[in-house]
Amino acid sequence: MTDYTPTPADRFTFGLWTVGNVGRDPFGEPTRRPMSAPYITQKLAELGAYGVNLHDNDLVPLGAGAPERDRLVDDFRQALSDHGLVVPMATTNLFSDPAFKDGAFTSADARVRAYALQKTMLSMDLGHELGAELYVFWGGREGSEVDASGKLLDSLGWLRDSLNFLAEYSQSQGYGYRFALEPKPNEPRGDIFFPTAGSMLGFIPTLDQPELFGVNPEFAHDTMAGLNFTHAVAQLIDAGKLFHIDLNDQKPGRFDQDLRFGAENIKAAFFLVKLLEDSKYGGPKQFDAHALRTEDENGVWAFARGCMRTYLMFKEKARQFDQDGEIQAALSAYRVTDPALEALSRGFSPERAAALKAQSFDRAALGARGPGLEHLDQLTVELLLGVR
Ligand code: GLT
Ligand code: MN
Ligand code: MN
Repeated sequence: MTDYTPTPADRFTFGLWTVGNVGRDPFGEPTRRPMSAPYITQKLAELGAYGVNLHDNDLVPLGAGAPERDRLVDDFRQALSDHGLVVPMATTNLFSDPAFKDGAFTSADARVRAYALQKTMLSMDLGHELGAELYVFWGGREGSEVDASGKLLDSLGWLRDSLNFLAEYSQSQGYGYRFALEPKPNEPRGDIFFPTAGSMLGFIPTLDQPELFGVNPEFAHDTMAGLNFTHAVAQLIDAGKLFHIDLNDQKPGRFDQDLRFGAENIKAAFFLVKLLEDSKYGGPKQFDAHALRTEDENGVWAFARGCMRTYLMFKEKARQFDQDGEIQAALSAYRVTDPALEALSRGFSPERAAALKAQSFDRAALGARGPGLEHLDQLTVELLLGVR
């Protein structure tokens, strides 16, 4: 690989809502015209993407009748097959309709919760029709501004009941979905329930079929809160729960910017790509981002091309990192091995415990050692800036 041109083997995906974003924000009207799903499919295929994901209403508008729905689905399927793209993931829009203004599965109104289940089942039917195997739940409206509602503990139970119901629905229909829960700390709610990957990891074992549920973390969501996204992803990999990933970029402490991948935090994006590649993560890599509101359609495709190209450049840098003799020497110098002590420390036995308690350590030497992290980090920066 020398020119960083993506191919479907890279498994890059975009949501219809990402490149289709028309540039509306809370202060301004759209700056771009909507594009049809077949057109987006054609353009993403030309750029080398692998797939395209959707919410139900990205394709079928709310309130569309059966004939309109079927025509839209047929046209989209035709475009997918004409251009060789797949739909690996589907999800439900449970946030735009005012019916969901105080939550969907966690609404205090039982009618809203039932409607959310109905809408999600219909959306799961649609996703299955399009070949999706993964189903995402992003609880954009599942949260609050006012905790006087007294519904916090009830909300957790309502969400649990809904996810259990929907997992069984998928099985009863033979859909075979795996599910990925997407955390976000805030926006559009003042506080969203389950703000971090860790809170999702804590919740999943309380579900009836935890093996069907994993996490869909998003770079921007952790970064908004000042957290280290790469650390969250490592924890998900360790737990076997990285089912999907949303790549984008973000300045900390702001609204959800959904910037082009690698646009802002170059070092963090590099270590994320390195982690994904080193761990052999094989799932789709979705760019859940959008072009700046300033851009026209050309800017949208420049944005999409840029996301994929930057990922591939970081992948190449990760390869160079592994082959750079000086970097590898700094890495080896950083780790101190001691086979005898490691054998004593791994796996409890009364003898090992006694031997460790009897061991004497040179604390002053341990504290005095310089691990060489400044040198290692500078080498990384030089690699990323292209001077190595
Ligand atoms: C919305 C949100 C994303 C979610 C999408 C899935 S929709 O764009 O900002 O983070 O992944 O519902
Ligand atoms: Mn997302
Ligand atoms: Mn986002």
